[in-house]
Amino acid sequence: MSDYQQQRQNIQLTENDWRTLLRNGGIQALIQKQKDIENEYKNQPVLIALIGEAGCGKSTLIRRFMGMSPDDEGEPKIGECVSECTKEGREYRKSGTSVVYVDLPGVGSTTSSCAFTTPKEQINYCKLYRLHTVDYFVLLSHNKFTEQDKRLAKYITDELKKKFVFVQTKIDLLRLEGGNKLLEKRAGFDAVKAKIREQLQTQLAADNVHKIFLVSNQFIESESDGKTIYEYDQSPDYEFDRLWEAIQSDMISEDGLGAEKGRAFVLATGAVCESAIRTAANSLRKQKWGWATLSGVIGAVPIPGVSISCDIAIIVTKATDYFFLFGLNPINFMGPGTAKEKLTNLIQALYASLGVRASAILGTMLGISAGEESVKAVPVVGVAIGSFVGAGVSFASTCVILGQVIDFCEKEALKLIHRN
Ligand SMILES: Nc1nc2c(ncn2[C@@H]2O[C@H](COP(=O)(O)OP(=O)(O)O)[C@@H](O)[C@H]2O)c(=O)[nH]1
Ligand SMILES: [Mg+2]
Repeated sequence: MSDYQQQRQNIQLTENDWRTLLRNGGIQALIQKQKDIENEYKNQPVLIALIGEAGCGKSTLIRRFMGMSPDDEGEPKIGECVSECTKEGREYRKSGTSVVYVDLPGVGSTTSSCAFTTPKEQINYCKLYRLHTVDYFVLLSHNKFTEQDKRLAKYITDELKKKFVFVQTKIDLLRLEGGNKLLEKRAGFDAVKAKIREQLQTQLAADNVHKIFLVSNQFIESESDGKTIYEYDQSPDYEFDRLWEAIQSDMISEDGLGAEKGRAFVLATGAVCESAIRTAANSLRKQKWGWATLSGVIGAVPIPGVSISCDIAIIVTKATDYFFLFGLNPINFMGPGTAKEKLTNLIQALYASLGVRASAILGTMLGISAGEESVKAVPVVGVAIGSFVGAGVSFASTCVILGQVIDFCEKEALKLIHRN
């Protein structure tokens, strides 16, 4: 059996397997196994290729997929003219995850290596950009849809047997064009979208109807406390949320990526939009033998000593993972004031919503996250841990606390989204 098959088998442990593991190896064996399983999920690479001509908005969409705000520094840069046919395309990994977005030139672009008309050219393009390693495709257009695009769509479905979504970008600009503007005035924006969708639908294949998304990644400027803030236009007129929901549901569907990759994707992509937050939180809660459900296994095995003394590091590590998974930074919950005041604010806020133990644990997270504020906060956190938690936490409490942290993170991440 290959290593990979062996790993897959590990993932399929039953409740009885867990009990046996616990009887033979104790709590440490169980914790280790759970960590191995999580790492296995985390290491599943998920490759998503975005294909479209230069300037159609690939980098902008990748940034949004990665949960970056419009004015975040860092790659990918917007408006950067990447030379058209670089060999591998540009890859952007969402940090701390196995999800990679690949930026590929549109087929039929000027360079000959992007030709896609004859079967030979198609095979060439496919080889050059290693399309068979890609798990999922996003085709983008900001102009007219071409015959080449249509061929590519067919190739992805028929030859590569992969799924794709089609994204018409810059819909905010399209609605301002002469005919569309008049139509919107007369019959509303929905009528304009219906017209654009219908045209695209005819050009693509009829059975891909549900896969067309009309998106705007334009950002809007606002003032807050004298500072200029840039945010994406979250208007439901533009279909970013629907697009993301469709990608997620394709990923986790029966004929999608398969359970492991699909889950890796859902958990890695965090707080992109409301549906992403809810899906990630539910996936964490329902994870068959995730931390939150393992307490049941422990409870059912009457071994003395098993329920006590679970390493606090597990909670700290997992809670930190969850915070970042939902795009939250513990330091942002601290409010104004001196380091000590900030910490007190945070602990009080968490105390109110999570209870004593969880608040102390989240305090500990500040100690392990980098940054000046957290360094200042460490000694105070130390005291907090000492008085709140004591030497250890029972395994069952660990699971309950982690469940509460998931609830907390979901709530806070949704608040952030709805602030707009
Ligand atoms: N108005 C508007 N501009 C957009 C949209 N998406 C991208 N842009 C702009 O189009 C230009 C090219 O975008 P970029 O993401 O760099 O395209 P790429 O070459 O395909 O990676 C940039 O100036 C973006 O700000 C959109 O939905 N609406
Ligand atoms: Mg780009």
